[in-house]
Amino acid sequence: MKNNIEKVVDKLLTAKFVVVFTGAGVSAESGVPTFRDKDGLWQKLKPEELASFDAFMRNPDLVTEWYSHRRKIMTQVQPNPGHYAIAEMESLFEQFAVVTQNVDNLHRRAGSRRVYELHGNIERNYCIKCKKYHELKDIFPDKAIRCECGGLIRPDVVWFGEMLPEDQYQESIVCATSCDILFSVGTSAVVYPAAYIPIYAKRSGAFLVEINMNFTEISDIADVVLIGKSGEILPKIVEEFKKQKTRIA
Ligand code: BV8
Ligand code: ZN
Repeated sequence: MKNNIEKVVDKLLTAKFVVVFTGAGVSAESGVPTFRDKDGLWQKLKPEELASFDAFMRNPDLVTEWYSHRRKIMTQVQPNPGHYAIAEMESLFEQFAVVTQNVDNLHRRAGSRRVYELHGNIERNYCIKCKKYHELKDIFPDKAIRCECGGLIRPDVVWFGEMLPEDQYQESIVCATSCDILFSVGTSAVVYPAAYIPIYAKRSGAFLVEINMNFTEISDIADVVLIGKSGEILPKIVEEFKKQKTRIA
């Protein structure tokens, strides 16, 4: 009787197009707080209070300070073995893509190249008036800052009630509906429309693998659910795949 990892590797051995869909859980082992876990970001403050345009206009200093705090965390953390395993997967298949909800840029820092960022990137910031991008690399203001045109500067992330970047979302749907296998890794799959990605993949006939510490909203449609840390499970899958690949070569 094959165990779940062997089942996944069997599917990978014949896969041409592999997609990995990620959420905050894939960065948890890097020390980046998730949103809805017990010590998550949303436990202290509600999303509407922080991650929305209204919240920003109501209290630009508080929201600016919160994103500065999160950007500062990003300067102190590194990608973890889960990010590196995903980056290595890119060279093992004919077609491969990462579709992430994360705004932490850790996939790119780990070496992933084909990455679609559905919710933006916290390292980019722009003026709400003239849309000019501003490098805030080494500054972490605890108060709202303004562009030379006088407009407020905001993070380039998708807030609640805001549309996802059209090109990233459309490309991600094409990937989800044409891949052979989709991994849903470290996401509670409760935020839409991003959470449609694994659903579209499954509906289009992809083999759906979930890697999470707990069961989620999409566990019952997954073909295989691997409960555990993504930073431990993903490297195991890559190692087993490479071993089987050499065996059949
Ligand atoms: C839209 C970016 C409409 C910013 C985020 C009322 C008003 C307005 C909209 C809505 C509404 N009600 C519902 C909606 C829709 C809303 C939505 O889905 N709400 C949910 C909460 C019900 N969606 C939106 O608003 C979207 N826009 O609908 O626009 C529209 C339509 C037309 C025209 C105009 C407008 C925009 C949603 C994007 C919001 N932005 N973040 C920022 O980051 O600050 S959301 C936030 O949640 C993050 O992006 C995050 O990526 C995302 C999903 O969370 P997860 O990544 O899954 O993280 P979470 O903590 O939840 O889970 C972590 C998981 O990891 C857990 O399962 C845990 O078990 C697991 N884990 C932990 N450790 C590990 C692990 N797994 C493996 N290994 C480990 N080590
Ligand atoms: Zn401006």
